[in-house]
Amino acid sequence: MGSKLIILLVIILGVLAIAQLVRVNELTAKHAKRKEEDIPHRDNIFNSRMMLLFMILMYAGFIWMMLKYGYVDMGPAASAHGENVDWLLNLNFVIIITVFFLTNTLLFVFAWKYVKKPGVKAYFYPQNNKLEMVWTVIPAAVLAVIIILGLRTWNDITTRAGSESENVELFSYQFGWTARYSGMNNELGKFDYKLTTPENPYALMTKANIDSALQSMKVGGPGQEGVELLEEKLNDESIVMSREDREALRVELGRKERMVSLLEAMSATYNDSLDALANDDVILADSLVLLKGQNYNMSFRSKDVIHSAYFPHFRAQMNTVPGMTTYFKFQPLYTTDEMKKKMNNEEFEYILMCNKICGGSHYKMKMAVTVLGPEEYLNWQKSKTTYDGSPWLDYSDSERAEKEAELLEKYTAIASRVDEEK
Ligand SMILES: [Cu+2]
Repeated sequence: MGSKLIILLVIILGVLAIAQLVRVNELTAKHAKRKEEDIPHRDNIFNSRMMLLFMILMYAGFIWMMLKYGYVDMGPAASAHGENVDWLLNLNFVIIITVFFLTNTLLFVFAWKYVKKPGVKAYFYPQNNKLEMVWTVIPAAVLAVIIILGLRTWNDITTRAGSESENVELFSYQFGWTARYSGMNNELGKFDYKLTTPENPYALMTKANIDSALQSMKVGGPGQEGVELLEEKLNDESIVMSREDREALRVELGRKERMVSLLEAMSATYNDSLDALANDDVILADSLVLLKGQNYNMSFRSKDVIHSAYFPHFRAQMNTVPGMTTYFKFQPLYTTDEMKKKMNNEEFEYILMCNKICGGSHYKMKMAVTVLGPEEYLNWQKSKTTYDGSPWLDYSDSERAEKEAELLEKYTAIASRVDEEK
């Protein structure tokens, strides 16, 4: 802190000193009866050399910074699209850095080379259509190429994958993530924000959840006054209340009555068969576990504010927005163990982070991501239970061995297909 203050003071004093020197120079010029716009030749030469020196120092600083800070080792792109994203990013860097050196060299070298010489009049050169055309058309064409290539990749990432893909949802809230797998039917259960209660934080739509949300709106629940109690309070003459408090209570009552009628409408059109969609979902609050090579249809949802799901090693990111569902497609290429070897780091773990500053504990909003091979993934699946408490792989004892062998075969094919494509 102290040293920063001193540096700041030195800069300010330096600027003041230069301003004074300029003033002294102006006064001497006045004294010598020289006009201010008559710059001596040696001053011009000095300035032109400084242009060249500035260019060299700027390039040296740029190269030094690039070498020191420009490379963040995140290992090879660990997803199929990640390789495309890396390629696009590198293409952009090549173009930008080339143009940076080219234009700055022209700027500073010309300033040095064409310094004003005594007795030489500047050549008047107001217009060249061909030149204008060149520096308009070339950048436009290059930009078009960058945008078209980028859009192609982006569209490919964000369109829905086929039915052989696994549907997984990431639910974000202040401050954490929850993963929801679609279970045996590969279809995620429906949800509705109106069903959010302490017992149903993900707002999943089941008959029981609709009933309990209705109950808590009507009768009240933990930390929640129901419509009945609010009406009672408003009608009770013996309660002394200020006019503002009474008005606030009325607004609250109106809001809850609307919720009750919306929930009743939901309940009336609700079809019991929809319960099955949610009941076989598997909810994981502590980590996201993926199968190597599997194609995933990830959907994203937010409970409160905008978050962003950022998977640096997969080069994937998607905003999560309250009130809408966002998507991307995604295929992990290496298991966590394979990545440990590639990164030469035994501690390596994939990670999911929030990449939008979303509140005080934003920095804590992380989730471990593990990519497993076929056998480990199947074993992990066997240990998990669904939303209604039954096993994820819900097979009868007689068919269990056969079905699990089928799954293992399928997973092995999925994982080895990726190795073949590499
Ligand atoms: Cu966040």
